[in-house]
Amino acid sequence: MADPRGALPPFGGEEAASPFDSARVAVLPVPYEGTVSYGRGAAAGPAAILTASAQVELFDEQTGLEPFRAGIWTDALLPIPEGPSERVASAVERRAGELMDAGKWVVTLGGEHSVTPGAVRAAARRSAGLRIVQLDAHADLRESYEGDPWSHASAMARCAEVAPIRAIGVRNYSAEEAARIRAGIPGYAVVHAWEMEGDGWQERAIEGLDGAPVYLTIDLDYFDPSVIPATGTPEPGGIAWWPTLRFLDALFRRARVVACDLVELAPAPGLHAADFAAARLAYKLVGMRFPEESRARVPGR
Ligand SMILES: [Mn+2]
Repeated sequence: MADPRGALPPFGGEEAASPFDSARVAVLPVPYEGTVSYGRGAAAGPAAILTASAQVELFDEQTGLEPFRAGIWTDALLPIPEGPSERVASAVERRAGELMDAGKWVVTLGGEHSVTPGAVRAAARRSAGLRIVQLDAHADLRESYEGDPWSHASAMARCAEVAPIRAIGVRNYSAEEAARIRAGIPGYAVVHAWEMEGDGWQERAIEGLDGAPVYLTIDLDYFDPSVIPATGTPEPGGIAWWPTLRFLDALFRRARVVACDLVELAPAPGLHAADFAAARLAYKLVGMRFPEESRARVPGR
């Protein structure tokens, strides 16, 4: 059989890869950009993350875990259907759903943020009472953008139709979105970036999520551009690496994260720190989700 990813490595590199049957984690790469509004390049995001992931140390020095031991299997690049972007959401929903039904913890790699509503719909169909946690610089709550209700700028408006959203790190939205937030979207809550100086925001951001099934969507422009400089729509004043990991660690301990995605990496020459940070983050998420299964086997211990 031909290699379904061409020359791209599986997530974590060949050394880390598991056969489908024994993998708890399925990585679903979705190389889609159709509606990106500013910088282009999100279609190359999954390839850059997979390539960088082969450079990630398989032992996580912070936690002492080896997340690949949970079993990570990487799907072929999702074929992107022609035509309106709603079809992409449907294709993601179908494939993510198949993987979920096979018992996998699905990590979707975008691609632009418009890949998220499909994965959220697949998760919501299988987890009653689903909540969404969104790390993002933008609210993405426009009813539609340039005539397209499935645009990346409307991604969370589509998600809000499926499950309540907790948006974290937001620092840029339009007057229309501000009005929608003010008017009240059922279950919607936002923690703005300017409310997130120092530690303490993590507790506020997690409040009420204990025990809840959560879909985690990470738009990489949530981070400060010093951490992730390569996104289509960079925004100053983002959040740093370690405070975010403290939040995610608490989220995974207290809620039940049923699936996640990392979106909007727009790889750029010379900025491979961004690709690596995204890969490192995805690998850490596997350890947070499967701490028991990720326990390291260190020689001599
Ligand atoms: Mn976004």
